[in-house]
Amino acid sequence: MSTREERTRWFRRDRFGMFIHWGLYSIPARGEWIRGNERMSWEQYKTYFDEFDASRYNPREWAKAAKAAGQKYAVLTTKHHDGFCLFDSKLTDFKATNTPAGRDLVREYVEAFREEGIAVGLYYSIIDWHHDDYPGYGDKAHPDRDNEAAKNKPIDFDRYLTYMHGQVKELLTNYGKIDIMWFDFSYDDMTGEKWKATELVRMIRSIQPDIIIDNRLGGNIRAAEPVEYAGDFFSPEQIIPPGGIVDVNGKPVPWEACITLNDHWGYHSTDNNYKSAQQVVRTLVECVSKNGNLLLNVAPDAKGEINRQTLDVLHEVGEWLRLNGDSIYGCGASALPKPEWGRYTQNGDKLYAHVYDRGIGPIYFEGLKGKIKKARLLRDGTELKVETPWMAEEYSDIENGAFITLAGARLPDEKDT
Ligand code: FUL
Repeated sequence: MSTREERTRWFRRDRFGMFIHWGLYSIPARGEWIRGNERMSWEQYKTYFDEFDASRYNPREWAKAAKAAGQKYAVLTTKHHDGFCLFDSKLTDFKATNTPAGRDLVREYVEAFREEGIAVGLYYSIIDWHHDDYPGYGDKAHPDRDNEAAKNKPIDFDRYLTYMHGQVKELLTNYGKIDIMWFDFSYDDMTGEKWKATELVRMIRSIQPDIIIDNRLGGNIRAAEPVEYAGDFFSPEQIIPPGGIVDVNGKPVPWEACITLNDHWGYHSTDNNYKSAQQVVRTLVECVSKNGNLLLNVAPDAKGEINRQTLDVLHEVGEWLRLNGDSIYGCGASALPKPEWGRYTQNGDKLYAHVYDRGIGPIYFEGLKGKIKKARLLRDGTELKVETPWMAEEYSDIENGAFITLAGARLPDEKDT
């Protein structure tokens, strides 16, 4: 069996992916937790099931947008906490093929993204508000169990586990090679063996030996010898871990920050708080500068379209990556201390300086005196002058450094104007 190091090689190289949250919750358009948060009854929620038609779902467009954005892999919500399946599961009726859409939306997604050469990931929620034998999650318990009688109804959790494992098996058997299995999520004391996670992970690896799995089934991925289900990568949500992620021995652990483009995962019609392309680029740089990946979320609307604002940001990020992608793909953290003016990323002996604050003069590179063979502006190859600090003897704190003059050079994320 492959090691985590081997399995994650492509993932640590590719760095940037598209997360897609799409489901029945895209119709009310108030975020993917709507059924739990608003304690929506089944009768109410079922109206979305009855009308979900995915009439503008064209995953080729999604895949093209991801490719143009420079994203190398994608992860789609095949089933979120509401239990609704975008795939044609034999184990439930609560699935896209039984809505007016009448299509296996996961199959089309997998095919379209493969065709664009983008690695394919599947998000699958182990929480399920639709299944009768799912116990409920904390005070956001099963929305169907708000009344006393329903609350006390006995459940057969093993039956739920058989269902959940069965669906994962379907996903990994019916759609060819899958690159990432993205589980969501263990909580409180519902972790690891409660989900029969060892069994689950063994089954997954027997079907798809090279697949990589996130760390949300439980277990400590930072342990010296993590349990099997602790996963291949750590998945911080809406944060970038300040020092990256290392195991107890200080060895880097692969990680991926998942981050929303506005303030919601699922489509939200009035949330216009979109990050700018520059913010996304800097977030990506921040991740890579700490040995991590960025999984940037998009939220298609009820009909299956990704909106203009999102596409514009993706496009602009892609333009930046077209010119500056060498500083992201295949790169990781530098051993040099974080510079005052921005961030470093590094690939072998190539050091990439992401200058956010150019100040009034040359940029100072601490510790690099005599070590810079040449310096170039990444976006257009322009030669940059390297200078030894003038009056270095008088300023002992800079005697080991070097200066690079930017002169009139425009920095990667500075606009033309
Ligand atoms: C969370 C989920 O509860 C959110 O709805 C979202 O899917 C996020 C990526 O993971 O924990």
